[in-house]
Amino acid sequence: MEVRKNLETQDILKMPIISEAISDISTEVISRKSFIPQRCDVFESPCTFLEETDHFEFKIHPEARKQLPDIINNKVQIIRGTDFGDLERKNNYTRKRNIGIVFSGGPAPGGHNVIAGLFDAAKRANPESSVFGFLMGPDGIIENETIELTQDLVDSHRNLGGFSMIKTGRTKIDTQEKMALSSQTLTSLQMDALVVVGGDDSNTNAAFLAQEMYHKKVQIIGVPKTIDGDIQVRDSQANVLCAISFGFHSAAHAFAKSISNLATDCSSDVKYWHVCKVMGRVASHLALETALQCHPNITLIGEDLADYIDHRRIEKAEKENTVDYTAFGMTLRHLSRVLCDAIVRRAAVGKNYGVLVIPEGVLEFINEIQTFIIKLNTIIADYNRIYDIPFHEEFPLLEDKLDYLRRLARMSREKSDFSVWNTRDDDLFNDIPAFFQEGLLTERDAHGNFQFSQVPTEKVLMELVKNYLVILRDEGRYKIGIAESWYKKTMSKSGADPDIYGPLLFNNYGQSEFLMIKPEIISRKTLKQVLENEGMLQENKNVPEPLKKVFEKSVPKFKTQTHFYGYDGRGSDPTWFDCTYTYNLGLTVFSLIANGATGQMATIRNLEHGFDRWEPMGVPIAPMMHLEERKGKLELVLERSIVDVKSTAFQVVKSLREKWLAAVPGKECYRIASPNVLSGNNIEDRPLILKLNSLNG
Ligand code: FBP
Repeated sequence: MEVRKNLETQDILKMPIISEAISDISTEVISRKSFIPQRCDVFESPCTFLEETDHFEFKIHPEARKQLPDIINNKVQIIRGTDFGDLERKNNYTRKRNIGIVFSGGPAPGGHNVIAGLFDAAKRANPESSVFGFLMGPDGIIENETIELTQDLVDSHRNLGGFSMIKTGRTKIDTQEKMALSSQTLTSLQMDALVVVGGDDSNTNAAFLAQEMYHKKVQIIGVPKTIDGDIQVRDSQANVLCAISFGFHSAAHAFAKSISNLATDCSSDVKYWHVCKVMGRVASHLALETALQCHPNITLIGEDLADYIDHRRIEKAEKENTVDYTAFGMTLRHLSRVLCDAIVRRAAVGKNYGVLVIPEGVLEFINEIQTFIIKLNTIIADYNRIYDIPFHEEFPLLEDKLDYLRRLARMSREKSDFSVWNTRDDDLFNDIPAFFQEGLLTERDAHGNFQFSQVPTEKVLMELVKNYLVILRDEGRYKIGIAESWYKKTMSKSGADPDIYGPLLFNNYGQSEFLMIKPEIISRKTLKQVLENEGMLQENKNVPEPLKKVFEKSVPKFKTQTHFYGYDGRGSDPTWFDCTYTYNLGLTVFSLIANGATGQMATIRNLEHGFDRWEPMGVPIAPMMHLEERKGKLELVLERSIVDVKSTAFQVVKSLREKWLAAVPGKECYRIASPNVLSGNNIEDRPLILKLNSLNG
């Protein structure tokens, strides 16, 4: 007989098969780290130069010209490969440099490869050059917190997600004092250049830093990062200079993967609606891409809702010779009705389950909520301008904040020139649930953005949906369709004639594969009444069991599971697209620095096409800026791009809406998203929205 030894835990841990299996480094990570992203052709040359072009034009905002005079006339610079040529060029290109890099804002898959590309290019040009990482985001610049990046450190993060190598933060360099401290850090460290990897706000910061450091000869280069995908740069002729920010593809892919698992789940146990909120602070690009990758039953696109026109209201108003302003843009209530309609239609064909995708920023596109956001932004900003203690410190509790709003509403009655918060606003605001009031009053981020990730958007919407479904159920309009075959089998099994009861129970008996119980039958009591009225049941008798069974099966329970897809996708490992894109962005950054550029954003043109057409370039940041409301006042910022409802990608999703809703008997259209492999040889090797949008030019 085999004698089993009693092993100590420490001995078990030393066994190679065990230590390998539970090592901190999985086989996936090992293979990822060894992946070598392809380099764009220009980077195969020993040296690069910048070809300035006037081909692209920008409509420059006068305020940008005023505030950013030294970088406003920057041009688009295309990176070209070359030999070293003369000695001067060689010396300049390969001189020893100190380059700093900082991550700013939310993490996005691929950031480590920007560092890797920059590091490799800098060391290739001159092994004596140093690359420093500023720690914890812009705070690292303000407070002079850096580490010098080593080969080992860089190698251990290649092709891996997150920003963990140097961390990130959301601080904005928005005061004279912070700007002076940043300038001091950069000069004291003798930095030749600083690379700001960030979203619209961080690239805005980069432009202001570039202006500040222009005469101090520290170059500043931005890199377009954000999973939200809202940095999409076009010139005034709509030529695409940067089709998408990095991180978008990986995050969307991760969301799609998880959501397609939910589709498999709900179509198996057929009892839940999975409500999936996906990140994207304002723009719905992530929701759109996710929809294309996994075909949920319903995907809301915020930008589409803002464009909504209620033609029935307009017609009615026209007949009455008036104008109905509420006919433009969708209200929260109307949206909940649209969702209910889709849920009811699926239930009618026996599908009381499904997958719903809601973009995080959807409320920004809902009329009345947008108004609240703007009003509250103004109120909080005004308060902070006047008083010493900031609004959120002075009024930490919701009740205190509501009290303050009430005081403002009273003031509006007394002072005719005070209109930002009146009694009607206060009444409407008091009508919404406390958790949502709290969300709307939540602190704005350092850049003045409303923090949608902190607001349970899906809860707000689903509460309205649930309430309305109860009404529809009580009116007999929300019912689960009964498969005719099941009905006949159930009745026949107990000896009842299905054809006798069919016309009494259903309003479409013999006409459809799925039978709808008559609207007047909404309970066992009403079922009994109908049978009695039709002379099929005596008053003192019970409803026959099979009829009860059929009725029970038609009663819908609306059960939801809510999910938030954001931080998980943001922390996912980069796809082949993002690995390759970001590595080449890092190489681009070095080329821009080595050729003296500043105030430029590194981009790669033609991302919507195959890799062999990718074209690295530097795009001027200042000319792309415009004025936007932030913290209640207008500020110069980089313009964000939202979903264009005329785009091919949106139109394709729109045209497939009915198909994906699948409110017909039979199969679902769910699509299982492909795995995240580094071969770059699958149909989703780049964002599907890019593929589609490139078809029209
Ligand atoms: P960035 O624009 O900084 O890349 O961040 C985008 C984002 O991921 C949004 O989608 C989300 O609303 C937000 O960050 C969440 O922010 P936080 O990390 O502060 O919770």
